[in-house]
Amino acid sequence: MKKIVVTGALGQIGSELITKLRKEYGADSVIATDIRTSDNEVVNGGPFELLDVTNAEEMNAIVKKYNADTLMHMAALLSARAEQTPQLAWNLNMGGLVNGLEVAREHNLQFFTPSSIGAFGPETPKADTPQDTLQRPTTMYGINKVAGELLCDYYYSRFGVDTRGVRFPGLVSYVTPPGGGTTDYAVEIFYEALKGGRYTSFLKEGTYMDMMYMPDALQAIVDLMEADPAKLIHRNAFNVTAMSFEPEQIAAEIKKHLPFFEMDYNVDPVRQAIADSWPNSIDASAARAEWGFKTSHDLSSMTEDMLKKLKTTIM
Ligand code: AKB
Repeated sequence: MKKIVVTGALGQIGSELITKLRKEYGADSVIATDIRTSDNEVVNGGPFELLDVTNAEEMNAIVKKYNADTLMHMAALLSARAEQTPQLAWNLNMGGLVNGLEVAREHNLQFFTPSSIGAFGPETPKADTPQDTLQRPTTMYGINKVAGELLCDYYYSRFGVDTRGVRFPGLVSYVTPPGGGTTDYAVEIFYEALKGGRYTSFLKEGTYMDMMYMPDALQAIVDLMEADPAKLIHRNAFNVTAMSFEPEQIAAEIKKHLPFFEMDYNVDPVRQAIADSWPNSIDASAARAEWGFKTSHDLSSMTEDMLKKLKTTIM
């Protein structure tokens, strides 16, 4: 029986990943952990433990207690939040990752952690950004992500830890709202469109970024973790994406369903600078070739589904 410990289980990805993994492998196979608790399915629907990922002993004890074979390390500060508190971001993002990798080494765990399009920088080719290219990010989050990718590769080549990762684009979901990211506008816009018919974008028109609908992101994690290791040329971390759009395009798509919807702009210079330093669109061909990465949602089907699902939860 698989035993998967997930950190950051109450976060944007974690909370839906737990549901997906429990469906896939059984509720008792998935141990949700987070620094806080909550009265929801993640905590009540299977094993849950409080865990501060900067505490190596706590992490080790949980892995031992459940005799885990896999660690999915999701706890991290996102890009905009990391810019507000760079020292905290370094300590949490890197400290948590090193602890996770050490626990994985000691207990011979399979290990997953997400990287991000934030691992690229202003000198990276902007269009169709290749899998292997120049990475000189200018944000604390990006520095954490590049260092993390390298560290995961190091634990694989030096210690044989089965580390795997993807570079996620912005993730859009109707379950748990994101917090502190640069791509968050693409989620907020749906809530505001349904609540008041208006949205003020903190990114300016023409700001293209990659995005993906959460069900596709979760499937990508499962598929990569189950992929035949003999076929993996890369490990940390694969470019994955489903679409690339600018704020006007998602607004226009929403308008097709809610004709009264209006969007204006009040640009946040910090998040705009972060977005400007990231690619406009990335190339996911290595993920497709090495482990069969695929998506089933584009901007149009994602928008339709988001509006339908959110209507039932927030209205
Ligand atoms: C963020 O905006 O910080 C994240 C990411 C792209 O990694 N959503």
